Amino acid sequence: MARIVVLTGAGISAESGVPTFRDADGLWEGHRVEDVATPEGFAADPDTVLRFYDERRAALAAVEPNPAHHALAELERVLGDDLLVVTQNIDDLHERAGSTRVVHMHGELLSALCRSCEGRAPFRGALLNRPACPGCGSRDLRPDVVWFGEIPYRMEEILDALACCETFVSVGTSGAVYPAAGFVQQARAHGARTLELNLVPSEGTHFFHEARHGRAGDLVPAWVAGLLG
Ligand code: BJW
Repeated sequence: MARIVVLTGAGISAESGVPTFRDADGLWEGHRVEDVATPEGFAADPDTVLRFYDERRAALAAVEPNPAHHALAELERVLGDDLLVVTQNIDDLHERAGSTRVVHMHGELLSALCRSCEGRAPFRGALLNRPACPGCGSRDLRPDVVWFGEIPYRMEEILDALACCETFVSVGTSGAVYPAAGFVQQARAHGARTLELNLVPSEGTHFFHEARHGRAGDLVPAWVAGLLG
């Protein structure tokens, strides 16, 4: 079981050029969250939602991991199984930096979910074209992401890791969305040391033993360097 659990959010990918959700120039500026990140929004206007995710998937080609992703990959090379990254992000920047122990609790842009057979499959194209499911052939694919009201992926594994870790670090997340926003309290209740690394104090900043504020691209490499000493 991992000694260190790192939770990441949109802020870790901001310096790579991936917009966050709730900042002034965020992804949802121009979109109502109910229109694009809920099952009800998808049912009401599937084309708008599919286009929103198709554009974000296409935009991945133009971004690269930044020093924060690379520092976590370097930490995994040293610690191996003692590090688990739990990300709320649906981009693939942790993997492209070299991390292999990554839990995408809110799903992945490069995966599609079939609403007919419930299969998940790697996907790189445009869902707006209604491609066939590789498993059952139906044209009923949706983004493989977790919307409000849906259950995040791999929760049992995450809760086990929070219960056993010695250190919990939260990077680049506003602390506005549950269950991720509650992880700090869960880890702390089980005795973990808790650290926030974020541009500004998050909504739950007072739950952490320590908070450092600044850019993830500066704070994460400095924290990793301190650990590896
Ligand atoms: C930087 C930076 C830099 C910027 N360096 N930092 C009432 C009370 C409590 C809970 C609920 C409630 N009503 C409903 C709920 C539950 C609901 C919820 O939380 N609602 C809230 C609105 C209150 N949650 C759910 O429905 C979840 N499911 C659930 O609870 O199921 C029940 C269940 C759980 C567990 C077990 C069993 C059952 C599902 C939530 C799904 C969230 N989905 C989204 C969309 C995913 C697909 C997509 O990407 O489009 O996930 S919403 C969106 O928010 C996305 C993100 O992952 C998530 C979090 O956002 P994040 O990452 O924090 O981004 P920002 O923009 O908010 O913050 C960025 C931060 O970075 C900021 O602080 C910046 O300052 C900082 N930053 N640049 C460092 N360079």
